[in-house]
Amino acid sequence: MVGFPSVGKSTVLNKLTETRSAVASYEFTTLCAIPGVIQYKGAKIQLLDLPGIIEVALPARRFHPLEERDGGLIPTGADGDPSSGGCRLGGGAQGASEGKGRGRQVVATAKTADLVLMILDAANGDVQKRLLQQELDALERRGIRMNSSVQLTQLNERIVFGILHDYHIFNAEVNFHEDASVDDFIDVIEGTRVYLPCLYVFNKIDTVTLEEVDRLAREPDSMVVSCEWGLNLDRLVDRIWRQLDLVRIYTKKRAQPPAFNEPLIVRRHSTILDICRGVHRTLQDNFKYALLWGTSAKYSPQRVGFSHVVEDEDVVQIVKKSNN
Ligand SMILES: Nc1nc2c(ncn2[C@@H]2O[C@H](COP(=O)(O)OP(=O)(O)OP(=O)(O)O)[C@@H](O)[C@H]2O)c(=O)[nH]1
Ligand SMILES: [Mg+2]
Repeated sequence: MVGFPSVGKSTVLNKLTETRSAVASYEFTTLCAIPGVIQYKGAKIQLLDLPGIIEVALPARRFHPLEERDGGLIPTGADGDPSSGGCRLGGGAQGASEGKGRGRQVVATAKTADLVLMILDAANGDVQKRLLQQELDALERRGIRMNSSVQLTQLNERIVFGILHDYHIFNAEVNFHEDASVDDFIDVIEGTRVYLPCLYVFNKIDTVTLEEVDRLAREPDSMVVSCEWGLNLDRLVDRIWRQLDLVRIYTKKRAQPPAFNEPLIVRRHSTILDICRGVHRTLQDNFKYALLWGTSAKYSPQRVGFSHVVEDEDVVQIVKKSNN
């Protein structure tokens, strides 16, 4: 989860997982990544509450932790002590570079995720969405360096920078070892770009009108929820699961019921070979065939080999070669 301060990230974590995270009605409460585990139909999904991204896109909103705002004093730790509050990476009042450094840590962590939840405040959702996007871009903008070991006849710095800009790449080291064309260069970019699946979660829909909720709910890749009223949280988890594109496979030993409480979680379109690797590293060598029950089977049980593609909730029994 990434998002601006006070949009409700810690609350979402607390609602969806067993973990307790510091929740407070003031900003800067979460200063390190707090993990929680969502239990979903036997699968465990790790949810990370990342610190609010703050500095770059909202320079006007930077304030000292004890500065007066909205007529009230903003406390910094649970006890109002700026130095308290667990594993904070920076102080409450951060310099721009410090904040930026933390922002980069947030982005770096987010990039390792299988799905990024952009948590937004419904009352301010459109603005936050745009700012967050800008912010993430800005954090990435560490510059482009270009080198070439050969004479380039079809590309120059201006063209390369222009193309990278079109692809929203602001942080790159580009090395040419051949006289590449524009098409060659684009092929390389398209091949190396990794798209992070992302879901926009508009929280606090209890604070906006029904018409507004309806509008936000129709935005692409978006969900509307209210932690306060417990609205749509189940559907959020369903949606997270769907977007992760994982399937549950129940393994079974001979003459025993399937291990329904302990599914193997694999990516959609995984094969029996992937299942073998997931169960035990030696299984692949001793594999004879697999017996398969479930929607991917033509009849149950079906005898299948390594290349068979499994589907959600298939039951698999691996039959090993006899030891002779
Ligand atoms: N009205 C309303 N308030 C909410 C909702 N969800 C969270 N809040 C409140 O919003 C405030 C901030 O919530 P947090 O969960 O601490 O927000 P955060 O995004 O973790 O904030 P930082 O850790 O500072 O980045 C708290 O007072 C919550 O009770 C909601 O659905 N509706
Ligand atoms: Mg928090």
